[in-house]
Amino acid sequence: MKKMPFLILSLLLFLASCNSSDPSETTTKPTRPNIIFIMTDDHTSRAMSCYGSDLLQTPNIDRIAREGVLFRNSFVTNSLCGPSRAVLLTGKYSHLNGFRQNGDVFDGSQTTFPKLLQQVGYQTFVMGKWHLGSLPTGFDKYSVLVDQGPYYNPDLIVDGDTTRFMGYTTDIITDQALQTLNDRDTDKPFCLLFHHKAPHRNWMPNTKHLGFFKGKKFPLPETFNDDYATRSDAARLQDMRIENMFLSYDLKMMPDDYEKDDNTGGMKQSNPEQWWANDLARLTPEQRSAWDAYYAPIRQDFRENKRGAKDLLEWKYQRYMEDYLSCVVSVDENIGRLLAYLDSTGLAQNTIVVYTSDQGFYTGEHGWYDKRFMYEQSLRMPLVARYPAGVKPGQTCDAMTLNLDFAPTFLDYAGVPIPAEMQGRSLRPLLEGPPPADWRKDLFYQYFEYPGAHQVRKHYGIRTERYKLIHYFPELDAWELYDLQNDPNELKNLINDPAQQANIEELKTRLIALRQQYKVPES
Ligand code: SGN
Ligand code: CA
Repeated sequence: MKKMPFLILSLLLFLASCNSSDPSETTTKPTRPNIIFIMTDDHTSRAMSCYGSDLLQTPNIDRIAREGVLFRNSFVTNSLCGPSRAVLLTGKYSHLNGFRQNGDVFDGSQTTFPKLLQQVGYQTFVMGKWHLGSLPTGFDKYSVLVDQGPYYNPDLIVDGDTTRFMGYTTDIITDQALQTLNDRDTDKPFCLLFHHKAPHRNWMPNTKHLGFFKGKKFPLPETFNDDYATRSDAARLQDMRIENMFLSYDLKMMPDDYEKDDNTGGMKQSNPEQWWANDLARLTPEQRSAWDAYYAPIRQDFRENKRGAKDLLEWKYQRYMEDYLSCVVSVDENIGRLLAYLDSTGLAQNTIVVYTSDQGFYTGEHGWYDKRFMYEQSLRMPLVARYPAGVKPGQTCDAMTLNLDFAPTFLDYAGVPIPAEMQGRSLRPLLEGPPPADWRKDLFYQYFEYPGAHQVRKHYGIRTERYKLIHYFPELDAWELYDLQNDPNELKNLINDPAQQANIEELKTRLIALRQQYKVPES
């Protein structure tokens, strides 16, 4: 082919770029994807059917997985709400973003991925749970719950003004999200953080889902009766046993149904009856009568059939599961509303949709509810994602991913350079192909909230593909080692096994290297 003189070529290219009526221009111009990041609170993958749940069906969340990628090894760096959210925003570990435990106040002046997206023309929104102490920064619009927020008739802070909304919180957060998408500037791409409160404690279902699981008996996890025999003291000293749930606040009985001493659980200083009275006082008369009608026979049965310790514990587990899972049903239904909206508006194709939870959760494993520990159920985050325009459907990914990776991923897709201070890595290569050869093979974890709710001692550790080494420190100075291949339930602490000593030394060396890499201070 004859070479075209450079000047003529440049002129032609320039003219082509000026001609906005040329239809080929709109098709060749790279379109930046919209981003919807859905995060629920305390949703374990055991309660998602795409992960093979033995508890319930979640067809809408499954749809995201089916139409995209299901991640099988997604982990959180600090298994607690506020810290997880701060890592999401900053792409940095808790010790660097400054939010180590609930009750800390997030420094909203630091760099976050929504701010960077905003700078390149994205509209940014956050709807639902925020829980970071300070008000959101870097958003064109926010509508967030005050602190944890209630299940019914929530107060939302909408761009600085607090207003009460009547109805079920999961529905209301979705209404807010859909309304915001409707009102957006359609000339710009958007990033929506869609953050549900559910299924966080104290698991109050929508009145329309009361009885959804009626008659169902939920299987007990294999480790339900863990006696913590080989563990350090941390597992014995926690306060998150199902046995110690409050009959009132957690399990929905009323003071007439039990002896007062049976409602104290482990949290002796708290006043569960008052908390429960406050929750009930929020309900409208209609909500309250639907509520009372459903729970009356359950309460009556509880009063009339006195149970021994073992039966009572199993009764508590069944009650807990019924309410927790009913909250998940509402989440799934509302994810369905969002997906239907994307379909009907033609947004589905060019919108990345991610579903995760701020951390995992115990649904009876080791006898527990709640999270915090570095054991699998709370270390894991469910993670499914789809992007029809750029990611093939029906994939699974076994590479180790961290919540540090979300910020870099979204920046990558938006074409924004990833700041060097961010400590995660874009998930884009994993979404689009096999993991790069140098993808991470281990992770560093650190939990800080002690003393605090549920009394889990501070700890940090390393998880490789096969092993997990945990150091409870400084309260206990005790180590645990688990072989996840031979002992996936983490029942056998091998820290004193002579055959493991060389392995332990290697893991400790690697742990030191990870601490250096992530700039973890000495104490
Ligand atoms: C509350 C809950 C705890 C829960 C923390 C943190 N108690 O304190 O059970 O561990 O939140 O949860 S409650 O009496 O308020 O229900 S987190 O998800 O926000 O980190
Ligand atoms: Ca949480």
